[in-house]
Amino acid sequence: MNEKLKKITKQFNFQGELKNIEENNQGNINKSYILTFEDGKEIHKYLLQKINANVFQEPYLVMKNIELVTEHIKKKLLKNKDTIHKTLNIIKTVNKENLYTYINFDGEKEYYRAFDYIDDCISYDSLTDAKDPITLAYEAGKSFGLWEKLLNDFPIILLGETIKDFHNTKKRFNDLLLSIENKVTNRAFEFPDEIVDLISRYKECSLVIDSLGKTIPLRVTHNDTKLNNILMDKKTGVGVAIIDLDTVMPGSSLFDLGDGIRSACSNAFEDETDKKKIFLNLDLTESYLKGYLEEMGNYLTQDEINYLGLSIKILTYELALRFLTDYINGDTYFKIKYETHNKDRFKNQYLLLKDIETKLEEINDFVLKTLDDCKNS
Ligand code: GN1
Ligand code: MG
Repeated sequence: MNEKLKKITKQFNFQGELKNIEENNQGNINKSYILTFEDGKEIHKYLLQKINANVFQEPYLVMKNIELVTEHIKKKLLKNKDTIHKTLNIIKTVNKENLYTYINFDGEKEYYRAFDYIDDCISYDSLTDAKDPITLAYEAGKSFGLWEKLLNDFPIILLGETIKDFHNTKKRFNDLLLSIENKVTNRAFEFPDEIVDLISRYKECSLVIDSLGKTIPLRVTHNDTKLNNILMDKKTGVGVAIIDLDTVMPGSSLFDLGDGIRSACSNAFEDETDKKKIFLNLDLTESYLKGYLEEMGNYLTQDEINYLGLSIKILTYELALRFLTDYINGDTYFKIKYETHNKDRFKNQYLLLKDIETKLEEINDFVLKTLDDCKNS
C-alpha cells in the first residue's frame, strides 16, 4: 500500500482499519482513490481525493461551496421524503476541517479531501455500449434537472467563484488566441483551417455569455455535467447522485444542459478513435431533454428555452477551444495518457461541433414538442 496515502488517511475521521487503496482514473483533473476500511464485520468505503491545486487555486473555497450545497440538498431530500437520491457527504479531518493540507518533499502544499463512497452505482463515460442507452439518457437529463431544481431556492450569493470565467466562451476564445501568440509549442500550425473556422463561430457562440445575468438568469449550476459525473444505480439505472461538485458556482442552466447533452448524447468517448462513432445521437438527445425538462421545464425563462439547442453547440465549441488551447500550450491543464491525447480530444469535439450544427433545427423542434408534452402530462 502507498505509504504516503496511508499516512494521509490517518488525518481523517474514517471508521475502522484501512484495508485497501485503489486508484480511480476517471476524472481529467483531480486524483481519486477508493479506500476500504474494515470495522469488525462492517466494511466502510470512502473516496479520497487530491485536489489539483493548479486548477483550483482556492481549495478551501471549493470545499465551502460543496459543504453549503450538499447540506441544502440533504435537507431538501429529507423534506421530500426522497430516499432514492443522495448527495456527497464530506468526511471531516481529525481537526474538523474539510481539507487536509500535506506538505510534500518539495515543500509544496497538497490538498486532500474525503467523502463517503456511494456504492452499488455505476458511472458511464459513454452511453453507446450501455444496455439501454435511451433510458439512461433520460435518467441523465432527469438527474441534472432534479439537482438544479433542488438548488433552485439556494441563496446564490453564498457561493464563491472557484474558477473565474469557467464558462466564459469569449475568455476561452481569447485563451486560444493567446496560446497561438505565445507559441510554447508549434502545434497551432497543425490546425490552420480549423482555427479560422473556430474564429468564424465566435459571435454566435458568445450569445449566452453576453446575456448572462440579464435575460438569462444566474442560477446555482454544476458547470461540469459530464455523463460520468452521475452515479447510476447498478440494478435500476436510476440516477442516484451527482458528483464532482468542484465547479458548483453561479452560472447558467444552459451551461449544464449544453455540456450534459454534449457529453451524454455524443455517442462516443471524448478520445474515441473510431471517427464514425462521433455524432450527436438525436434519440439520446430527445430522451435527455425529456428527463431534464420534466424537472426544470417549469422554471426556465423564455430566453433559456430559446437557447437550449444552441447551448449544446456552444458548450461543444468551448470544449474544442479548451482542448486545442491545452494542446498548443503543451498539455498543462488536462491529464493526458499519451502525447497527442489533447489533439485527439480536440479533433473529436470539432467533428461533433460540425455535426451538431446540422441538427440544431431538429433539436429546437424537440425542445418545443417536449415542453408541450410536459405541460399536457
Ligand atoms: C474536466 O473533472 P472532469 O474530468 O469531470 C473539466 C471539464 C471538462 C472535462 C472534459 C474543472 O472534467 O470542464 O468538460 O474535463 N473540469 C475542469 O473531459 O476543468
Ligand atoms: Mg470535474
